Amino acid sequence: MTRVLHTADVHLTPDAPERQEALKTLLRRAGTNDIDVVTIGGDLFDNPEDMEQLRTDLRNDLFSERSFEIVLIPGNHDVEAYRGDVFFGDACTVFTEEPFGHWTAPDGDMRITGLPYREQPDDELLLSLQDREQFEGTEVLLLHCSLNAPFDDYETGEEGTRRYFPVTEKLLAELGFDYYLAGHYHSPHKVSFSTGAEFTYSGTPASTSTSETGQRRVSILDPTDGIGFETLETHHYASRRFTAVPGDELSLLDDVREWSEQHAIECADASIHVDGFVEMGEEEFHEELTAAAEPATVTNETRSVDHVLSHPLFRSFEDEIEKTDWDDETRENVTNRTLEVFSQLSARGEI
Ligand SMILES: [Mn+2]
Repeated sequence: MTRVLHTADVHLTPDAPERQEALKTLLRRAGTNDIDVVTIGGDLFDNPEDMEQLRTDLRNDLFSERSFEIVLIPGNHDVEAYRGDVFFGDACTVFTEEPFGHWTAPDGDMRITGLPYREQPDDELLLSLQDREQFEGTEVLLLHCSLNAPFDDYETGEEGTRRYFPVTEKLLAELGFDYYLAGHYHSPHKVSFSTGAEFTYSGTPASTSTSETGQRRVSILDPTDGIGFETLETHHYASRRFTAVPGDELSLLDDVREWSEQHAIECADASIHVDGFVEMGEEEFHEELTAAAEPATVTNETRSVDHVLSHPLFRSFEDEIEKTDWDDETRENVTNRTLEVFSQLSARGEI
């Protein structure tokens, strides 16, 4: 049974060697994981000039003599790069042919239809996809697109509101593929269509911006189990915000320590941001906080309000808060805002 490891949006560029490392990591994973084909859903390169510099490295080191095949399509970032007669290595097939090409697994049980990037899914393309040659077996479509879905607003950041090859579930489902392996959105997603077909974005294998947080993934397609994800040990950002509450410093430090142990792993660029108020001295708290967060970097915006907490006005406010039937979160929010006001009044010498 043919198994696929799917990735996309590697955005290779000589300036970000961690992306090339991530590609190596996932190819190594494919080699030890019973994978028959690796699909790359577009934007392998950040731009055409980068491809010019990196192509021979790929050919010699990464895309030759593999125990699996690699099939890739151009994306919106690198579509111009494939115009010439380019060769990436004997394990690699690039779909440049318009309107699409086919790759059939050596076992004959799966066929991948690869769609080189274009701006719009026009009628002519859709018709020719619908009229494609019949295939008995698992049918996969590899494409670079913007799927209209609840997550589609914040996914490619730098590209603003322009929509690249916009598609809907309905439009794709009507094409009748069993699986849709896609690139363009930088976070991993899986969508199960009402027809039973499955769609996935693998997301980037190495974070390309600080908004891509969390361990990166690849999508695995196993025709018996469908689409699942595996995490990669590759470069990524991890970040978390905490709000300090006076008197609760120790439990906050515990939370920070626990988060750091889990997320500030070696391949992560981890950072912690803490705001709110403490009653502990500022210097002492800062030292404890940086130690707890280690090796994550810390932005500490907390302020000590020890002098406010003992003020009779604030104490009577706290007594009033106690009498309310508000939940803990509301009490915390109101208390923090009041502390903000008290701190400012105190700084101006008005209380
Ligand atoms: Mn893209």
